[in-house]
Amino acid sequence: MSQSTTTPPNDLSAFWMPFTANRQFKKNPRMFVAAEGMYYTTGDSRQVLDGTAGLWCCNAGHKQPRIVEAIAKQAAELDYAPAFQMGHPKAFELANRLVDMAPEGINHAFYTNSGSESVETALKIAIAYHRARGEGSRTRLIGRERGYHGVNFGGISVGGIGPNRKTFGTLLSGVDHMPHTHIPENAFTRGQPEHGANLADELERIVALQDASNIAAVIVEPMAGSTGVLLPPKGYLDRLRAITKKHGILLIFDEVITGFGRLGSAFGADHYGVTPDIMTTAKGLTNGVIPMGAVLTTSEIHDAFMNGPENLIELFHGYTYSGNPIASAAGLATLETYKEDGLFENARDLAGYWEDALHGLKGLPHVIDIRNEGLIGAVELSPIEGAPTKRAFQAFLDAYDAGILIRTTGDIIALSPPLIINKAQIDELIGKLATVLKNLD
Ligand code: PXG
Repeated sequence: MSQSTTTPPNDLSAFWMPFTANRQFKKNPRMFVAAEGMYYTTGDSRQVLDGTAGLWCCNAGHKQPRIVEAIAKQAAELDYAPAFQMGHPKAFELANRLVDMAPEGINHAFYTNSGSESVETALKIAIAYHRARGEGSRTRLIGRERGYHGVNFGGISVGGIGPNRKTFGTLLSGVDHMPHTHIPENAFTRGQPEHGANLADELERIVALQDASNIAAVIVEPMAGSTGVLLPPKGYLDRLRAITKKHGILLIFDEVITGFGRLGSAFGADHYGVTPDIMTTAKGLTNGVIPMGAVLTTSEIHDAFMNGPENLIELFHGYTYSGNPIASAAGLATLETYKEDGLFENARDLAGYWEDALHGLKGLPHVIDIRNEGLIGAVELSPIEGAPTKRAFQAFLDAYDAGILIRTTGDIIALSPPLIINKAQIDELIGKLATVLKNLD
C-alpha cells in the first residue's frame, strides 16, 4: 500500500462531515483506507467486517473486479457526454436492463445522482403528470411518519423524521403524513408482522379531509430502513395500493434501500407483490461505487408527457450528471455482477439462517426488539434514561473496535451486509455483536 493512503490527513477541520458528530469524530477519527469483498481495512491496518454494505449500498461487496474494470475502461473511452439533447449508448442500455428487472408495467427510467434526487424527481413527475392529464389541482403529497426520503426539501417535507425537518423552515406546503407502522405488539416478530394492516386506512381519512382531486401521490418506503427497519405489516402495502388506485393517486415506492436484492428479490415491490406507479432507486444501482440513481415509471406516466410539438422538451427537469457514462458503465457492471454471481438468490437462500442468527440475540442485556427481513436486521436497545442514542452509539464504537461495522439510528442497531456474505461471516458478525451487547453498560 502506498504511503499516501495510509498516512492520515494532518488537519481534519476543513471537511464538514455529513450526518456526523464532527467534533467527537475529529477527536478520535475512524478511517477506512481500503476494502475488498466483505472487509474494510482501517488506517491502523485492521480488518473490519462490513455489516452494513457501506451505507446500504455495496450490495455486491467491495472491489468487485467487473465494476472496477468497467469504470476504468469507460473513463479511458468516453469520460463525459452532455446529458441534455445528447446521448451515449450505455445510458440507454442500462435503462433497458433496469426496466427488464423491474416489475411488469414499469417501463421507463429517469436518471439522477442520489436517492435524494430520485425522490425530488419522483415527486415532481407525479405532480406534472396529473397536470399533463388536465388534473392540475392534484398537487398534494402524502408521506409517512418516520419515513426517510433523503435530505432535499421535497424529501424532508414528505419524510417523517423530526430532527431532519425541524431546523429547516417551512418546507413544502400541501403535505400530509400517515402514521408509521411500528407498533409494540409486533416486537420480536420474525419477518413481516401480523398487526397493523389497518394503519393503511388512515390514508382514507386524509383523502376524506383533502379530497382525492387535490392529491398527487403517496410516497412510502416498502420497508422503512433508515428510521431503524420498520417492516410493513402483512396486507398493509396491498391496502395502500388499493386505496391509491381507487382515488387516482399515484403510489411511489422509495426503493433506495430495498432495491437491488436487499430483500432477496430485485425490488421490494417484487418481494411484497405490490407494484407501485413510480419507484425511486440509487445506492445498489452502482454498488455505491459511483453516485447514480434512477426513477422508474409506468408507460402511462411517461406517455402522458409525450404530447405536443416534438421539438419541445417534455419534462423540464434533469441533472448535469443524469446518466453519466462512468456511472452507467458502473451500473451495467453491477447488474451483471448481481445476475452472474446469483447475489439476489444468495440473499434469499441465507435469509433464514440470518433470521435465526439475529433472533439468537434475544435475551441479551437491553435488547427490547429484533426485526428482520431478507438480509436486513435490526436490534432495538432500551435507551439510557435521559441520554437517548448514547447506548447504541457506544455499541457502534465497541463493534468497530471488535472488527465489525454496524449502523445505529436512535437506539436501534441496523444491519444490512453485502449480499455476498456467507454463513461463517454471518456467525462472525452476530457473534461479535453478541459480545459487544453483553459488555454494554
Ligand atoms: N430514500 C431512502 C429510502 C433512503 O434510505 C435516500 C432516499 C436518500 O439517498 P441519498 O443517496 O441521497 O443519501 C435514502 C438514503 C442509514 C442511512 O444509515 C440511510 C440512507 C443514507 C445514509 C445512511 O440508515 N438512506
